[in-house]
Amino acid sequence: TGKEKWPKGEEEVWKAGMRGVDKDVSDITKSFVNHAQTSLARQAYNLDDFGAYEAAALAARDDLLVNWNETQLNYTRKNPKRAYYLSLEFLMGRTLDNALLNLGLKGEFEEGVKKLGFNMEDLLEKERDAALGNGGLGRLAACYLDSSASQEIPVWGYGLRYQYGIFQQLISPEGNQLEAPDPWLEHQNPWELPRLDVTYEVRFYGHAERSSDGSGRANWSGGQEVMAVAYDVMIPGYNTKTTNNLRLWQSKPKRGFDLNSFNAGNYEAAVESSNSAAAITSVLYPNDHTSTDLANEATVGKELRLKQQYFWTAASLADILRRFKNTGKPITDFPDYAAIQLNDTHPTLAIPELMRILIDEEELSWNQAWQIVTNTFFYTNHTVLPEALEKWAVPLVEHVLPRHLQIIYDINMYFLQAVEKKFPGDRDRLARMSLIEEGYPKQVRMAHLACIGSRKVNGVAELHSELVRTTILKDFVEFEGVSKFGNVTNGVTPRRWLDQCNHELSDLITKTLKIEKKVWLKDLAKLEGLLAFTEDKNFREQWAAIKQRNKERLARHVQTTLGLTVRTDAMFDVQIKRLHEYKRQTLNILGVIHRYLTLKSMTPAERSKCNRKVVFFAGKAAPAYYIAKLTIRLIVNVARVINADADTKDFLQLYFLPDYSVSLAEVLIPASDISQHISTAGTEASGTSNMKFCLNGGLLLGTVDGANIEIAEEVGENNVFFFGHLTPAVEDLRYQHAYHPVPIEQKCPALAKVLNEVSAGMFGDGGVYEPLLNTIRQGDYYLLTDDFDSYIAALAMVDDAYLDRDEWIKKSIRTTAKMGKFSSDRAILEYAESYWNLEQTPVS
Ligand code: HBZ
Repeated sequence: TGKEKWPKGEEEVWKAGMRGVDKDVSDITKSFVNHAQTSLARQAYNLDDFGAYEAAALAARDDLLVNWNETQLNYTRKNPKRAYYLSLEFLMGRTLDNALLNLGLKGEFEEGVKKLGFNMEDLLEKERDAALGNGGLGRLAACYLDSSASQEIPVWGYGLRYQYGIFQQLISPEGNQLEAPDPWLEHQNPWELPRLDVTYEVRFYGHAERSSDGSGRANWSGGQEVMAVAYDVMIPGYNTKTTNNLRLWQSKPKRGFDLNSFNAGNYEAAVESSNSAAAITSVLYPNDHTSTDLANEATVGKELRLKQQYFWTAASLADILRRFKNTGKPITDFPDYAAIQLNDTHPTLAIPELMRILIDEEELSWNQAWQIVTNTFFYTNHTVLPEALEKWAVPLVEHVLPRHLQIIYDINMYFLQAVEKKFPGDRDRLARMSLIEEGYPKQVRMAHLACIGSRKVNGVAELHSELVRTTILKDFVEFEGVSKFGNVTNGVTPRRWLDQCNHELSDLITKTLKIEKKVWLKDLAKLEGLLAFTEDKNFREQWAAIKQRNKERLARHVQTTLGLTVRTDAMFDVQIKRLHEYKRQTLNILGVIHRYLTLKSMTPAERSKCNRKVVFFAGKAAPAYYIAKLTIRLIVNVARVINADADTKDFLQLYFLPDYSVSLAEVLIPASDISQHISTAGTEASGTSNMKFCLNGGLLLGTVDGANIEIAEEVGENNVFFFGHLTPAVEDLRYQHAYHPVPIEQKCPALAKVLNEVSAGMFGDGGVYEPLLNTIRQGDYYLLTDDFDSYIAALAMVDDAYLDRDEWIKKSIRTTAKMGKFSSDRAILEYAESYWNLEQTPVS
């Protein structure tokens, strides 16, 4: 109510000590100096840029804390329904700039640190990325947290506090990817609050004994018990007090070490179990789009990943239930107060875990428990690639989580009984839909479990959601009805992906639209107002000048980090994403070689009429993904050859930028004229960098896949460059490859020529690349031979379009203007309204 009596001591004394959010430059400099002096034990004469970053971060953190406290108190008082976003990955990137933007204190901090002799831009560069994710899925989670807070929606994130984030990528002189650890917590992390008092015990192994009383309950005991400790990360919204929470769990041993072994002098044995407990949250798994089964890992590796998943879901559920129980409501009301979103199948064990708690601990009946579970969970699918669908070997689950395996079998039994009732005698259907895949060993199909345990299921772009309905979950649509299977097209936060990374463009937009306080950043449809200025020459010149300065900023970055000189009087063509065959970086590099061969065959006079181009690649390969690593090696070696070729280097340059990250993306994206999103049709669920490029006025070259389709619908087909076969053709083409193969020389001579040059050693030892080239020559699962000619034709159209610079800039403006739909604010509001049934709950 806000009217309760002051809880302790004298109200006035409390209030006099309470801190507000700093607003004046002098408050900020005071706080900065105070932190330098007392938190960091430094003074003016020994404070370097990194120390100054830390002092600024601590000052900002104090301001965040004030809002965070108010927000949490507000939620506790109002007790609205909340959503919990369970994601094994949160790819947050840097925080300071975002915190200052959202607090509305960017200008004040800039001025403050300047007075103290520092330059804000240099300080921001000192922050290390929080890289607790692989790629799109993890970054999406981060954008959704930003939007939830900005839209004042009560959403908490739950994840793991890995000691090591995604590996650091190094490139050897031969062009091989090498992996180094990312010890991101080496320095103190000002953005988290250790909650050493918030802990839960999580059990592994042991045995599960079903009770003989026919209640269906069981007693699970023995095994290993591990503690989960909470670390909270503050998530500020833009231009609001609302500051939500991301809770990350760290594992620690229940007891420091085994005293018996210690007393017997066996120190190794004494610490062994504590090491194994700490190992659970030690490292982020670097595989994307590969189920653990195919990830080339020893059994122990797989077991650790399963333990991560259970550790995190068990701690999160216990925490969510404790919060709910504090309200005193009956457990049957749980789904009215909590919606739990499963980010892919990684947290699916939460389904049998909630069943276990409700049945074994709360003593509900099976049906009551299943009713609660299926009204609580929501499942987002992020891929239809068969090899990426998670499966867990039954013997492994039985060993690590014996009670959960029993529950999974029970769920399966009831489920298949219901299927049998609806489709009597259809044994094939039962086998297809079962939670258990037959084989040696049997496996648990996590997507099936996530699907039947959830209230709703969604894909991440229109085409993808349709593929979910018609391929991997087709039988489930027939059984449960189509209304359970929806779509929420992904989005990206315009705060980070426009205002922060492209401040000049953001300022130009604000000035042009004459909108106070940049409110368009929370109402992105307002960008449409830019359409009225496409014919304004002065506006176009400013637009183009900003793009040019962003290219120069990228060139400076490459110069300082790699010592390479990039020309800025050229078109910048960018492909940045995880390396994967389905994303077809190989198509791009083969296209670059084709361009190089064409340029080589020209006379200088002919060449001088060509469009100058700089091609950038960046992205990591999963450490065990051989073909992806070979693609990197090819790119690096092609770059080495063509950048050194005096005939062509004015017209074509190529760079592979190592160690792709959120902060590198923030420099690359605003500098791009064209970016490539060229997956085989039907394979890229959505893509989100495509949205970021277009938001920054880069044009899109892509296949008719994922969110590319919806981007084209918004900006108009004449403002994007599409090529390649469409999704319905893919299956048939693959069949042709298998049963009626045509030699490449015949099918696609231009590609054959490129492959032959690589084989012949134009870019160093050709033999090295044979395994990569053979993926195209034999089988060609991702259809490079089918799409190569239309790809080359599309690149030519891009060149032609770029030569008419004025028209290009108009396209660029129109593209940005029509990107309103792709704000993650829109996406998160769709989840809140159509899935979670949540309301906006501003801090009053
Ligand atoms: O999720 C990506 C999709 O490929 C992309 O199209 C989509 O835009 C994005 C957001 O919806 N998927 C991933 O990034 N997936 C992973 O990173 C991943 C990580 C661990 C796994 C499996 C997949 O075990």
